[in-house]
Amino acid sequence: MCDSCGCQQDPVPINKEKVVDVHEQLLAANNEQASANRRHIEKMGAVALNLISSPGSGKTSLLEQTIERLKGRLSIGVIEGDLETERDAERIRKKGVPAVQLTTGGGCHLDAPMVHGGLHVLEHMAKGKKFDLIFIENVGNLVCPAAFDLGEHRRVVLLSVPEGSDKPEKYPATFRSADLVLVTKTDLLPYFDFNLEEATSAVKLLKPDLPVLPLAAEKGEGMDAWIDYLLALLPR
Ligand SMILES: Nc1nc2c(ncn2[C@@H]2O[C@H](COP(=O)(O)OP(=O)(O)O)[C@@H](O)[C@H]2O)c(=O)[nH]1
Ligand SMILES: [Mg+2]
Repeated sequence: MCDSCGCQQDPVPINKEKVVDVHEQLLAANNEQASANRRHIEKMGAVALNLISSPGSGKTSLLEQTIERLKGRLSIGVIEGDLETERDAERIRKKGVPAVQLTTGGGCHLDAPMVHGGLHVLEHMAKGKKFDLIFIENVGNLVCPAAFDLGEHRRVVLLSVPEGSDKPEKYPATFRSADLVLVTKTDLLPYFDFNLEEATSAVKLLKPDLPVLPLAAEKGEGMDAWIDYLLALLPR
């Protein structure tokens, strides 16, 4: 009998030490490629941000509005991650910014080797022109992306008002790994039982100096603080 759940199936023999070992090797290889990506991004002249959130919390909308505000001032490139389709990359290209779509074919996160390929395509699209900011929109998921360094300089986790203010407590590893938390869709606060104070204190309990910025990208609220955060990352 299986001693995990009590079912009648014969347990599959698993060498737990071996599983842990393979997992560690995978993460170590990923981290090595991530460091190479960071150097690559710096050679491209850029600072990179990895955007992580549940599906639909407003990552692509935030990028569209960010591009609107920064176009003509900064050179931006975007790497999009999704299970399927070019949809998000097409939304970004409509704003006049080069965008590479990485499709994982079912994979729940981007990893550093995929982003490495994406950087080369982005460079090719820009025909040697330097970038100031590269955004990497991760696959929508609050679990798996946290474990994978992509070579970003800053990790931004988005939490939208309709998802509920309990999410930092439920997904602590992801929030703990962030450099910035954006509470998005704050225009919906009057319609949802979302407690901004509770969400902020849950984040601070995980990581006391983690900044939390509330914003509503489509309405423009809070966008000035986000843009200031981005500008402060650039070399003077
Ligand atoms: N009310 C409101 N809706 C938003 C806002 N930002 C995005 N949305 C909507 O949320 C949905 C998902 O947005 P999207 O950017 O595609 O999310 P992603 O899956 O995280 O990239 C879309 O219908 C957007 O119009 C916002 O600030 N306020
Ligand atoms: Mg998106």
